[in-house]
Amino acid sequence: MTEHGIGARVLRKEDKRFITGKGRYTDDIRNEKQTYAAFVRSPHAHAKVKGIDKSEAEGMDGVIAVLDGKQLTGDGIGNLICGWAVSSKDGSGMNMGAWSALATDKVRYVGDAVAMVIAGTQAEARAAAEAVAVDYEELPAVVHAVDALETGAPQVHENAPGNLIFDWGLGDEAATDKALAGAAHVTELEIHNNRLSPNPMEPRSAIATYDEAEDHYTLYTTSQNPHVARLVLSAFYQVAPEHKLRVIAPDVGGGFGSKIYIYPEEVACLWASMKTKRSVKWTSSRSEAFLTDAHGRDHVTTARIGFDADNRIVGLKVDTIANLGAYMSLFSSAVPTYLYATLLSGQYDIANIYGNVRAVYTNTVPVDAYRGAGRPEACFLVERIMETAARELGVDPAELRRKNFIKSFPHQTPVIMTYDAGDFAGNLDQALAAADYKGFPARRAEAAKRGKLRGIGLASYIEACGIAPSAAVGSLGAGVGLWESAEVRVNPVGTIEVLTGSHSHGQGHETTFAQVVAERFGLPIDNIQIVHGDTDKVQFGMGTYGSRSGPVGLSAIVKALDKVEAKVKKIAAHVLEVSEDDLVIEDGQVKVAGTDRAMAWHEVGLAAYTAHNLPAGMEPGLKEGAFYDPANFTFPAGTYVCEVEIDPDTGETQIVQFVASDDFGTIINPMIVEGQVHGGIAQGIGQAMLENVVYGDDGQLLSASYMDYTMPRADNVPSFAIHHHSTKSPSNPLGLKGCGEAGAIGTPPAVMNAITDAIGNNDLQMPATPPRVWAAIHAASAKI
Ligand code: MCN
Repeated sequence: MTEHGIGARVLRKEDKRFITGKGRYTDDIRNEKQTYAAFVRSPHAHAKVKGIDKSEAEGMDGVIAVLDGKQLTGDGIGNLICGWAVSSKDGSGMNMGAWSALATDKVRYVGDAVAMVIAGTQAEARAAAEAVAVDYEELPAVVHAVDALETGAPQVHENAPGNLIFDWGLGDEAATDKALAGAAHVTELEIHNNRLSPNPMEPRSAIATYDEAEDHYTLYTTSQNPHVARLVLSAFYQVAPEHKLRVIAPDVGGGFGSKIYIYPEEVACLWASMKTKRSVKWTSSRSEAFLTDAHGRDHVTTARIGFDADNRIVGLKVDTIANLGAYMSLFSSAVPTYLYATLLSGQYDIANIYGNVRAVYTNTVPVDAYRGAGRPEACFLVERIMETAARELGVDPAELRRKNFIKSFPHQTPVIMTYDAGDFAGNLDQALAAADYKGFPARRAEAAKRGKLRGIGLASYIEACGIAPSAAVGSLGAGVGLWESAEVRVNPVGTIEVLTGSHSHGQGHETTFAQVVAERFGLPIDNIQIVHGDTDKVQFGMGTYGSRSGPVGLSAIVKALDKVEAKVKKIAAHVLEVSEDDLVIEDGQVKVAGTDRAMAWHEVGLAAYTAHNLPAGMEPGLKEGAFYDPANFTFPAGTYVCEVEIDPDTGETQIVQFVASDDFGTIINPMIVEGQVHGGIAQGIGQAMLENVVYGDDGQLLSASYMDYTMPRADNVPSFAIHHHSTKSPSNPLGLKGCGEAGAIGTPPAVMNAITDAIGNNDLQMPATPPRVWAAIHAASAKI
């Protein structure tokens, strides 16, 4: 390992600008003659739009234009779409309702945009938006997943009868039923996976500029995947042809999945910039963020797991209703299906699994990816039902897990995935030892003396990340391939620019990606620049989500580095008049092994560009590109142990110990990885104990501010003990597995298993707030 190479705790290069207030976020950018957009949003969850009176707004100070949905569709702007096809069991396709960036005839959730005002200042735009008079005819609303399927429920989209988008199944239902019928013991559980708001620090923002002379658009936006945004905006929404649209995602202050897809505001601002021939800027207020950012989770699930007389799992049957909100967004269909049911095997050897998922429309904001996207829901279900089963069977939850672990690899699950590497028992042992699992009964007894209820809970999680491979996701209905691209440019002076299709919005890529290059050639990390987030600079990229930047994005860089290395050796061999096989690259030099002869790295760079003395036929320059499409996902896994103490008089829960043992394969930067895990655990604790999006029955969002939506704060979160027990992934050249979502996946079940253990009542749903915990302790119903 070099000082700044793989495995080093290098401080984040990008933090200098972030912590000195020099980050350049979308809202920091102001174009000449900047105009501002404000959206007119529906106050109703469900209503017909009978008319829009723009006259007062049009006469107000600073107003340049008031635009509505009929104008937008009249200009040929297409509907927002879902890019991932999921078929129902009967072979029928998705019942997809139309979604225009500005609603025309009907609004379907509180916050649905019906018109937009463009004005000289943000204040003028917002004031005029208030003055747009929309004539609504209110309709009854439906907000809960189960209610949406009731006979006679309000109909959200005419072409989705009974609000059903699809009724999809994975696995062998008959075999699973048979296995459960013959089981010695069957555990049943109902799970509510609470709806979450993503809450990135930077709210969404977009600046669209139309250059009339060039007939060209530029969009600055808070995106995790600017190239995909450009593709979708041009191919589906017909806003502009791809070569006439530049999308730049500059510094982005967190996304957590919510900035993957294309929002109505981006489409509308681009169109409005063309209509007004001005640069149009929109930045979401925090209230708009609560109302309109895609939410996460929102499943209601019943499950049955069967065991034989030796406590080995014989089958798992799952029935989930997934609330996708009012419209289907880009990835929404994939989240509760391919990213969920394919992980229902957990870490266990289960011969028979069947998962059924019904996705429904409701009058709520669309639900899409949120940190983990489908995998936290699967892990929560599997790990809660395993813990419940252990209690019913009267066996140690750790030992029930160990007995059923998959022990050899590769392992083909009955739900598509082939796990390629892992040592589940190794992670369990490491976590149990670090948590002093054996000493827990004594700690519980001591707590009881103080009048406290103490509980311990485990979660052995697995997830599929590094999404790709393209052939697999293509067969699962994805509208795009999920490879990644990279370009490595060695300059004549030997410094290096790496262009990547991954997008960093908090994950530290400018540091970790540079570490890999520094290690490869023994160069100072400051000589390496990572360039990302601009469709005019980087040829193409699929962006960042699904913890793919490490396994897929870095692998593309490694592939390009291989090509650079090969050319460097050819040049040095020619200049030094030796065989390429005799050369090694280290410490910033290309050395003839076993001698003191060498070329400095920058000398090779210069030779490549001066081109006076290159091997015959070699092109000048030193720049190589690569696309990388892995053969498999990667499968990070581990065990989390949570220990809680609860005050039975108030229901207040303190996490007194949290231990993680993760398998992320090769680790590039342990400090960054720990930061990723810390953040994920904090979000997992938020889901388990605090966060909940609540809609009233009329579809009004009741948790629409930080007064009502509780984010985890310092006093909710303990010091975490993070440990690593790694097996290398065979699916990428560095052997790494993604780490960006694991914390949010393993934590909720560990916390809920600990709380239910402490209170001796399993009938508790997330978030385990003090009133709910108190009610559960006192045997009242704790259901939502
Ligand atoms: N890394 C490493 N060693 C490994 C794996 C990863 O050093 N074995 C490094 C990577 O090089 C990268 C970081 O850890 O710098 C995260 O890598 P990876 O797990 O590949 O995840 P991505 O970079 O693809 O980031 C996506 C992931 C997801 S899906 C969500 S959601 C999430 C997360 O990252 N959103 C975040 N972490 C976030 N962190 C911040 N601050 N903000 C968000 O919005």
